[in-house]
Amino acid sequence: MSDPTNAPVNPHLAAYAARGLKGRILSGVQPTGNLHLGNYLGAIRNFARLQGDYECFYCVVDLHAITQPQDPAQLAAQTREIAAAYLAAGIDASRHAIFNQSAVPAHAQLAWVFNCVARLGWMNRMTQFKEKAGKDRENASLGLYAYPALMAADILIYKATHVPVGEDQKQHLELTRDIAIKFNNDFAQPDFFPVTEPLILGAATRVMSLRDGTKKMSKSDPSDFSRITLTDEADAIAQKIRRAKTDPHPMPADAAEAEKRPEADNLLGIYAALADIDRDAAIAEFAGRQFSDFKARLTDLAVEKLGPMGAEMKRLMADPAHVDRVLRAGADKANAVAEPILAEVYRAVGFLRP
Ligand code: AQP
Repeated sequence: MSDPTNAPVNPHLAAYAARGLKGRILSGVQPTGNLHLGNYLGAIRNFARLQGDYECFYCVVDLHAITQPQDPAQLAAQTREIAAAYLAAGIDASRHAIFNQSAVPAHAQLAWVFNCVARLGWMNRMTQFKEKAGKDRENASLGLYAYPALMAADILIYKATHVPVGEDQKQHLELTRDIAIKFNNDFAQPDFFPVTEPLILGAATRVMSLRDGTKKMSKSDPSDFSRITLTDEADAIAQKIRRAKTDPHPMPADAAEAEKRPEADNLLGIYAALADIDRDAAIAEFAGRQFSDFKARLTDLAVEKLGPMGAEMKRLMADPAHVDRVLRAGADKANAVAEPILAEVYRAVGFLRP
């Protein structure tokens, strides 16, 4: 039998375990407008669910947002909108930090160090850059290319042990782990930065467009009918679900059939996530039935689950001074943790602080 006292201990996790916690979380959402059901089911809902077990830093990643052109007045309003969504989802700002990324300068300062740690070969493999830059690659911003190094800095400036994200961010998180390991090897000790774990939770880790079951639901899709936004009223939700693309067959009989029918599979995944049941249970509930019956049930459920949250977001957005106070207090908390870690990094790299 192995002696538990000799078992390897991740020193980062051990420190949290002593406080009755599972670790420290960092995650964020870009204030790029049209916050949608995918952002909610893939990220924000999980942020709220994890707050009992982790010390949490939830940011609105405005530095990331400007990797693509943004209207300045809208950027500020959209930053408050994401903060309102965090609060409306139930994140307790008195226990955890809700803040905007640009209010904590250490994110950008560490990102520069990581730009010099990450290798071009690693960055060239990032599929999100290829998707977002599209055919006009020469015209993409340098910031869009360096986005994953900034994301690594967002996480590691808090030495976060876990990051709840949707499936689409898995590759960036692997890069974060590579940067942490290389920095530890090159400049510090093996455990200086943790090797952060992703938390990919729920039945809808990748919500697809309502117009095309092979494309991710996204804020930047030109069609408003491709997504349900968190501030949609009940009749807009109903209309979007009614018009959601399907196929001419009855609902899939089993999981194998659902997998071959992307639109049906996506709607069933959304239903399962909103109902908090697993995908197989959702498939069994509607197997062989007409899409119209299923869509009516999905509409009721979506309105029931999203309606109160949308109303609370609107109430909070009507009080920007309150949202700003939450962001300011969150930035103070975040700066207090980030600045000493940046100082350690600067010392390790050899930057003089005369
Ligand atoms: N369709 C999705 N399904 C599940 N999770 C999703 N996320 C985004 N889309 C889906 C998760 O939401 C979090 C915040 O995402 P973000 O706003 O920082 O960036 P993004 O992934 O680029 O979001 P969008 O909506 O796709 O925006 P655009 O159109 O601007 O690219 C992340 O945890 C992400 O996984």
